[in-house]
Amino acid sequence: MSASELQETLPLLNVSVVGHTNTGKTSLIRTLLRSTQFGIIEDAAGTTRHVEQATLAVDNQPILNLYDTPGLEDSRALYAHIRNLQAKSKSMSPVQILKNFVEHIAIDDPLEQEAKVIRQVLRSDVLLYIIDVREPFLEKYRLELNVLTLVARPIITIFNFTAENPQALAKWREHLAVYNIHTTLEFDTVAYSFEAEKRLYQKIQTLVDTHYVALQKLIDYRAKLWKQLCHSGAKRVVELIVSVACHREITTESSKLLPDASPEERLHDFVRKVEQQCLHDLLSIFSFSEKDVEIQKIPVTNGHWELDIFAPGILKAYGLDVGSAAAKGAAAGAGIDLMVGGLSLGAATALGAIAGAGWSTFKRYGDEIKATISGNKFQCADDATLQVLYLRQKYLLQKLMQRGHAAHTKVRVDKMDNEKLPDSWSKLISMLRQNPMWVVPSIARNNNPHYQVVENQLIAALLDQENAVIN
Ligand SMILES: Nc1nc2c(ncn2[C@@H]2O[C@H](COP(=O)(O)OP(=O)(O)OP(=O)(O)O)[C@@H](O)[C@H]2O)c(=O)[nH]1
Ligand SMILES: [Mg+2]
Repeated sequence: MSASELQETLPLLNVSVVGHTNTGKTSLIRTLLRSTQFGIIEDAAGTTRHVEQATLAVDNQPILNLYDTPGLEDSRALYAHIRNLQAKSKSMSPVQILKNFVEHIAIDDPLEQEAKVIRQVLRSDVLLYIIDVREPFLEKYRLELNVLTLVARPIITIFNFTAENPQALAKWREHLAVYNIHTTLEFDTVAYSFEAEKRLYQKIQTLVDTHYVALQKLIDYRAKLWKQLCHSGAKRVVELIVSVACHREITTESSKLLPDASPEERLHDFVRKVEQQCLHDLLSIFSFSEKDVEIQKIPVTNGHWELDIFAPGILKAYGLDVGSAAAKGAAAGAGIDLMVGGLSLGAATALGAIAGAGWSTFKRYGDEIKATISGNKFQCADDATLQVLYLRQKYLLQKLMQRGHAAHTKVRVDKMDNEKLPDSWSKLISMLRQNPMWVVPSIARNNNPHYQVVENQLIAALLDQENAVIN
């Protein structure tokens, strides 16, 4: 039997999340499961009342069980009780004493909650001990650790709320070293990073060598999933940019006489609608809801960005250069460009593109040229509109990628970060505008090498991996 086959026959690894009440134990599990459905989270002591299990699997093969436990509330009474038992039965090992304690606890005993935790701890291979680093090393933690270390299980301390008190970590490490606990990890369950999640599994791996191969599988699988998730999110944003950049509203001489919405209005409505769809899709890709957007103070209400994409001042709000010619138009709320063969009408006329178009130009841009000559007009979203679309969807994407699945009311970032446009923005947009048939997804489009370049470069820019792209 090979090492990996041998490991597959091993029982599942049991990992319990323990700690003082209200430190974020349930939050940690939610974030690891990427689910807002697990357990109950509240900013109050004693929220979790029973041990609850969740399983992490690789392609339906379970790898480890995670157990959420009630918070330890009365560490002082627990410690005193165990000391008492130790004094009474000097010949018993610490583990025997703890077993004795959980076996004989009465249903309505004041330490019943603590007994549930200890019972679970005794069944575990590894303990994740969660600490709220905003708190000093109080006596309750010292007493808690005195009891937990009696079980002689490997302990990984998870520093939670780190974003709010990074200076406290060194002190906490010193205190924990006294208990021979040297394995610590910063894992803020609200400000998520996949790297921190990966390091958690790696730490378990070093502590429980027997499950090394299974845990490596889990690490690789979770990394793959995370990459796919981010890629899908970025791809969805690219689809939005493509659908708007390639979209054209046509105005014919006769349609101008109709009382319907003007092409400008139709274009605006189209852009608003597709942006809203993208927002909705991004939330579901990352298993979030509109409530999460609200909590994160992303400026969205009822599925719409609070600042309308065509509102005056939008460019400034997104840090765009309002001095540039294109931007001036959009700042005034135009957001429209007249297109001839991928150039704006003004530029095309200046270049003589209409009057002196050769056959190849005509073949490629014939529709636009014919439309222009016959008095019809194609109208497209202008560059500034596309820039705002890109920037705010990138902002949303980045926020969702960094958000843990723990309900939470405080906000870390509520202003636009310094998101920037991709280096080759103009080139990419001009390529899209010249290919209006890319407006809807198709196999031909997706296999087109030019389309693939545009898509890959935009995805890389959205994920801040521009330098990794080889053109
Ligand atoms: N700012 C911030 N808040 C957090 C973090 N983790 C958890 N919280 C909040 O802390 C509160 C408690 O979180 P829970 O996950 O319910 O804590 P618990 O340890 O399971 O609590 P009990 O079940 O009562 O022992 C909730 O309001 C969470 O939103 C974090 O990393 N940062
Ligand atoms: Mg809980």
